[in-house]
Amino acid sequence: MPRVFDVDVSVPKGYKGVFKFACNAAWPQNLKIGYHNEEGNVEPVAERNNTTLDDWETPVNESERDNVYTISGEYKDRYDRWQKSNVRKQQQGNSYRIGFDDGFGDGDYNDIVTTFELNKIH
Ligand SMILES: [Ca+2]
Repeated sequence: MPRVFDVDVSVPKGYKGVFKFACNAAWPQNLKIGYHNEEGNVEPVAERNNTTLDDWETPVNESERDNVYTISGEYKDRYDRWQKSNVRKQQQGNSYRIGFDDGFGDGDYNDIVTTFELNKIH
């Protein structure tokens, strides 16, 4: 299977997205969220790690387009270098579980995890 390093989620007009985080790893992990802005660039908007795991909410989308966010993860390898983690996105009811697996080969996709759900505001 090809390796996948990042996934996208979309927030439609009138909604906000809520991200919750968990980490189950001894090695340093980062999870990064980028926002696809109107200029077509991806700007960093949130980052979490092993010990900073507070929830993060997107703004309410007041535009006519879907707001797209890209989620990526990385871990520190045994040589103290940051490496991209593989990601897997699974739908669970009306939310998504986005789990990252670091390079140590156990395939659990829980080293750093976010769950994403949409809240309808208006
Ligand atoms: Ca793992």
